[in-house]
Amino acid sequence: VWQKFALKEFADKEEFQQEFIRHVETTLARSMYNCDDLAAYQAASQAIRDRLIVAWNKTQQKHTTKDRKRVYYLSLEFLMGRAMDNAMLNAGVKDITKQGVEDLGFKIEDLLEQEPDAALGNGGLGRLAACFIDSIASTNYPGWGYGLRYQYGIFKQRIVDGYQVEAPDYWLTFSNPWEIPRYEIQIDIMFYGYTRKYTNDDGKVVHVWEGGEQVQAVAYDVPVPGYGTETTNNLRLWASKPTREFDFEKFNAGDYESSVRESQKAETISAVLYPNDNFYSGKELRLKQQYFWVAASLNDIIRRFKKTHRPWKEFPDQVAIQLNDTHPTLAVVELQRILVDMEGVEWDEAWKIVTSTFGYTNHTVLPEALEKWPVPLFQNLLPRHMEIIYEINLFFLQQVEKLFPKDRDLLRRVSIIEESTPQQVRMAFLAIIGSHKVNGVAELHSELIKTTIFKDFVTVYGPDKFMNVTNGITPRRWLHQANPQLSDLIASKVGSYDFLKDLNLLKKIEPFAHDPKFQDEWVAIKKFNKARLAAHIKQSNGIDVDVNALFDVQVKRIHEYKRQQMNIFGVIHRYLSIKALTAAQKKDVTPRVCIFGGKSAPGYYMAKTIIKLINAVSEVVNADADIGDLLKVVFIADYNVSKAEIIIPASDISQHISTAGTEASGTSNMKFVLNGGLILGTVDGANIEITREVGENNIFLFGHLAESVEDLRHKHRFSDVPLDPNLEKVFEAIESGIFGDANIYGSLISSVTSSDYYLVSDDFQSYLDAQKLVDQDFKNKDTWASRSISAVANMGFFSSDRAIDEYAESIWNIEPISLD
Ligand code: 26M
Repeated sequence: VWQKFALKEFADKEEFQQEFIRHVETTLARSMYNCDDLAAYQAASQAIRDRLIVAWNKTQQKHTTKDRKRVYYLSLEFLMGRAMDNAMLNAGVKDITKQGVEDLGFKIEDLLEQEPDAALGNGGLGRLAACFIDSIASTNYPGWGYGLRYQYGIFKQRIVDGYQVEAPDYWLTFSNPWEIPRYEIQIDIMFYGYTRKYTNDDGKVVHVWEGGEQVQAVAYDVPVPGYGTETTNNLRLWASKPTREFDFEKFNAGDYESSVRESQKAETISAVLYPNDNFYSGKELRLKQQYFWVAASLNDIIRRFKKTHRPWKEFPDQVAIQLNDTHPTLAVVELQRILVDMEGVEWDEAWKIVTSTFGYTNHTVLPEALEKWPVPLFQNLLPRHMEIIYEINLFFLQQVEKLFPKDRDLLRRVSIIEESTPQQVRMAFLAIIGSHKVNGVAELHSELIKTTIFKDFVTVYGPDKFMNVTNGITPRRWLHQANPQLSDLIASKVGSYDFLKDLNLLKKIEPFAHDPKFQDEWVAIKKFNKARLAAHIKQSNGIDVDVNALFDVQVKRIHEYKRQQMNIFGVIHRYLSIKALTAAQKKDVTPRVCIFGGKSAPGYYMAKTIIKLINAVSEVVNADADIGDLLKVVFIADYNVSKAEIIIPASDISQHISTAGTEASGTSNMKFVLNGGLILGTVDGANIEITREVGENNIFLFGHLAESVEDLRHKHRFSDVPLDPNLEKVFEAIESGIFGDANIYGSLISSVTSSDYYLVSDDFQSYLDAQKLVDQDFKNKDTWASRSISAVANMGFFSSDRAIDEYAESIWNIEPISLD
């Protein structure tokens, strides 16, 4: 074991301390007498990083000499959170580092707190990418992530007067010890301009694209250490810089001001993450980001392939590229362009290479999230790519025409170009046509894409192109790091920490589900985590919460389809019900703390209104002496990865209550159950598979099924559906003004009373019934504990290691490479 990842480790505590002091004194140019927590965090990180770099080098050398197929995971988002604790764990230096810094007078927890989150993502899709690269490294697959190095990650959220206020997230204020700038890797990227064609000496028609604007992509590498293995993969993030020549010309011409303007313009490409989750907005800068990143990444991948001196047709034997949603779909077109225009490969051969290389993962069926770019905007920014898309579309439609002669409407429906004014490029269709496999992220979702948005493509290609890979989460961060006590307790029964690499070993704790001693230890850990969260709530919100109350949590991006509005309406119903009770009746109430957290997209009015209502209810309820500890409502500002690590282990119940058929998978549902919380949820996304694994007794399900949603919506459109009577009372309370100016909530209420697209009223009674069951069941502490233990015991399937094995086997066709 020692030999196995010796490269990442320190020989002993003293060696770590020497390195630490060296970094304080030389890298940071400080003295040990003048070393605060921030400097200590930086020095410790540098010391750990040095070990990672050694392992990184060895891994890359090995992967290059072995010369086997690699996967490249293209994602515009990597929601990494903090790196230091994970690096210590995966490098196997956690104990030494902890003791090492404590000897020198620091607390490891304080150092960890210094690190800003790398928040280069919005929500589920970005966090999935982070879990996936952790698993790719931990399971020894050769694979890189490619993304953008945003100067500003997702905005910071403050709550002012109950409203969300956004502030920029400048996470790079102090140097980032986890990145290695590669100034030697600079790639020119072109935009705008025009195309020409000519016939060359061989009589071949050659297309050229002469660009108008040029910028440079500079690589920044982030080492991705695997757990319990020396394998250290790479996450390469691109930053935009002005090109040297460009500046120089204007500078020489004396046009200093505009030369500076041009530089600033170049840098805006990677300046900021678009803060939309599950929502498309057709901004030119976004398309520029996509092309900039795709072009730089492909250039890099191709440069690496060319070093092997293989013929082009072997490209798919060496390279698999996974498209994380449609955001990198331009890569399909860019690879075809490079092969045909630059490398002289015949169109058909090139297209075979392209489609064998790419796989596409869909993450949503929401129509408002599907990317469609207006043709005029596209054509202007990427004229040659637009031509190639027309060509791809032509060949594809000819193929469809052959299979289904005279079905004009089918051709219209599957065309990459939507015939609207202006015309639009349907990126999902392009991604399907350009890939050999298309997958959804949970069973229900993968079925839904086949029967709804991509139905016609199943007709064209047959069902085998479409498959499911249910999402997963890394147990390293989401169990061991977030909940070390629980991990230790589990290890005491499993006999080792091997479950962190083989999560099915959790099964071994099932026999202890009814063991009173084990239950006590289990419950004590939950209580400890609740106390930790209670302290955080006290500090950030000034609210006292009782750790014996049921902690009910809904933390995720605020979105109407996720139905935080239904949750807060339920809280209001609870409040009104408690207020109507006599003192004697109140004794039977299960005390509850309702915890909310999540960001709204800055332009999403309805989501912002939901946040305001939660905060307004919180103010009223928490100050109501009739209520006391029976109900508390808390909105935790600025929900992010590092807060999730505190919040998730503290929940008794978490809510995953999307309208059936709308949440593709969800991944926080898995995190909560893995930490011993139970789910209150709809029959949607991965909730369904969680139910199958943990058993119906260990989850609280409610609400209409996906198959009924269409009919219900139809009813709302064409007849007067009466409002749920309990919901009506809730609306009356809001309208009475007890939560402040009722006008603020007008649109929120009318969205339910008029069309109720998300079926809040239809599901409300069923939701309240499920809540009642939760209240009753929580009183029985032993049964609750045994359900919690059983649920955790059966969560093995939801490791992202399993998900990665499935991708590797059935999409990427790659194999692990061990370093010894
Ligand atoms: C699109 C255009 C412009 C700007 C931003 C976007 C955009 C950004 C993020 C669109 C969608 C984005 O994310 C979608 C997402 O997070 N989907 C979630 O993916 C998770 C991982 O598969 C699933 O678990 C969630 O159910 C799904 O909502």
